[in-house]
Amino acid sequence: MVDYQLGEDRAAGVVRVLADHAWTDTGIDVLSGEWLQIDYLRGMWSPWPGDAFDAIGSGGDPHCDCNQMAGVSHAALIGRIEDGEPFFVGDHWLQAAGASGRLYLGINDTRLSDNSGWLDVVVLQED
Ligand SMILES: [Ca+2]
Repeated sequence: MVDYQLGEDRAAGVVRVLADHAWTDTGIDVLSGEWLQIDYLRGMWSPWPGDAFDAIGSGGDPHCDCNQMAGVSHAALIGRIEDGEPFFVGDHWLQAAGASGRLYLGINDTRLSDNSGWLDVVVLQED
């Protein structure tokens, strides 16, 4: 777990991502080219009853049709800007945003009805 020195303003960047939602609206708008950092903070989620994972997900067959994003660990934390292609976030993502718009975060799972739990993540935008 990363030890953040979060000020009051940055604490507002903590987003709870729900396992039983395809996408959680972070309420954060990004600009193309702006540096964006997304880090796993705490929490566990379950893509099926009986197991729980963090932002890295469960592994398994990355090409399972149960994955929203092919080639990526099942139940991993993934992101999307507006309605663009999803990208793998995992427990740490630092990159210039490839598009402008609203940032959404979600679980790499297409079968949401048996999911539970949540992850808290920190989203930092660099000016
Ligand atoms: Ca599931």
